[in-house]
Amino acid sequence: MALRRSDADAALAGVAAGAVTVGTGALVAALTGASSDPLVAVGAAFVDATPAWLKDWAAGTFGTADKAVLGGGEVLVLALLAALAGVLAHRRWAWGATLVVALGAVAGLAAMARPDAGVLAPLPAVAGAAAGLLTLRALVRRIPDDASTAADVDRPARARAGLPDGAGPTDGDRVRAPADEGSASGPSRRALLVGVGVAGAAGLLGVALGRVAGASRRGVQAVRDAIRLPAPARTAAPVPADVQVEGVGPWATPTDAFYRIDTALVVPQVDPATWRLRVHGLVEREVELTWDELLGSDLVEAWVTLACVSNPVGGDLVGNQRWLGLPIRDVLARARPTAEADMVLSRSVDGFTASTPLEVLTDDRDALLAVAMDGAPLPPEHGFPVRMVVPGLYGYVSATKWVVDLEVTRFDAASAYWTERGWSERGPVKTQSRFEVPRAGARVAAGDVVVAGTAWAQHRGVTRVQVRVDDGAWQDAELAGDGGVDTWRHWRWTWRAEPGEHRLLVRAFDPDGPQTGEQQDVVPDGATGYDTLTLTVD
Ligand SMILES: Nc1nc2c(c(=O)[nH]1)N[C@H]1C(S)=C(S)[C@@H](COP(=O)(O)O)O[C@H]1N2
Ligand SMILES: [Mo]
Repeated sequence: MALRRSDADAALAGVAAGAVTVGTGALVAALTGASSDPLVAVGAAFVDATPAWLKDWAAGTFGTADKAVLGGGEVLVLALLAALAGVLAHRRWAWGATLVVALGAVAGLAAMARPDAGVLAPLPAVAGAAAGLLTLRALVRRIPDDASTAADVDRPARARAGLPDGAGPTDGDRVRAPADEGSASGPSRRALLVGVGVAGAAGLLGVALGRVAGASRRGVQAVRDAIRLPAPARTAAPVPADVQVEGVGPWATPTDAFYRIDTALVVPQVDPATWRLRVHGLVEREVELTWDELLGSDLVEAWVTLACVSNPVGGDLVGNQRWLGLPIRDVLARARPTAEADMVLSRSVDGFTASTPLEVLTDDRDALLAVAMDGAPLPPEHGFPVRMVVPGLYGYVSATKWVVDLEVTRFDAASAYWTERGWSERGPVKTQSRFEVPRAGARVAAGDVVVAGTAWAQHRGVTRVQVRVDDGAWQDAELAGDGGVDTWRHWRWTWRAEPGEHRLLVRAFDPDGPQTGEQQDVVPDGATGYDTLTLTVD
């Protein structure tokens, strides 16, 4: 199908109608819930379809910016499809209309498939598609007639030149009739461009208004600000004064610098007043816990280092904080798991699930239903109002944010979100260590050089750290103060550096011995290998 001049106009009309579709969808979604917003629902369906290798690649390439990249890519694909719908609609209305309806249907179905979908979930997509169709219809009608711009004008010209229809000069060098000029820049084209501008602006405004209205309608910020946390029944063990090595990232990760990893394209807004935790499955007694009951329980405070399974060797998807919460074993004790149970499948309000071994949740470690980090209620993006934190396990099998449901079950009877996408069903944290000082690739002067970093072996404890230069022997580093077996540990080593290019390796020990130097990718259960530091000594 040969391109025509008016195709560009039609494509513009399509994109403008697409903006109206998206804007209408976002406005309606302010009422029906953020996850029913067509852009959000389709993006979320895409995220759920992400296999381990793609998640690994996205996390490795974009880090915590992966959501922004996904959003940008989605808008680009949608703009192309909208342009195509415009071109089709201009040639034959039914084709363009069919594409718009099909896209609306995809978005509507994606919204209905969200775990938190209500009966009105497809409404934003339906309303968006309807508004988009009306806009497209109105704009396509304003496209200057092809009789004055393309093929139809060519016909007499071709006839004069003795050429059959469709042969000879391409559209690019065809003869242009005087009328061509007139209508391409004349009043009807101007009308089209005004229509495109108005529709596009209305669409963008709809998106902005919809998002703002939705956020303020459902926003939990005010509720969160008003929360007064109870004093812990047991406070965290005091942190030794010497946990921090100068130049190494803060031992206590500030909340606003704490890494964020989750599948949620919009942060779930969960009101504590309506929050419930349901404990059921292989239990003698089902338990339901409210926010007030939770805050009224004996809460404990603990420092726990949380790590992501997608953290590459030397990476920074790991953070350490002081959490406040109810030991999960207390809640499980009220429900009394039956003898055959070996796993707890925790579920978030947005459908994410994690499989945690029952024994880890019932032994004496500080596995918490956490309500606070660093002395303040959880920020919405870190799971407000309640999340799990389990020392010794990667987040994907333990740290469910916005948690609302604990199903006591068996590993052979149920599987969790990432297990279904190629990751291991169990995820104990692997002992790891990394360099932070000096910066990679730095040039340093010969003589005494301080080399330092962080090591972790949650719930086993870092017992030793060693550094090796080139092919030399492993040398003991000095360990900074110990914040407990569930937290990471800073280390430092003074190196008598000699001029030249050098490659340093670091390894941490837990009570079972040294971490492995064998290189393994993050899939399926966490990366292994030594972090390396390459330096030039002058
Ligand atoms: N509801 C929900 N909880 C979740 C996730 C998620 O995608 N959804 N991701 C998990 C993963 S993979 C990690 S590493 C931790 C990260 O917690 P953070 O974002 O507070 O650092 O949350 C866990 N809890
Ligand atoms: Mo993770």
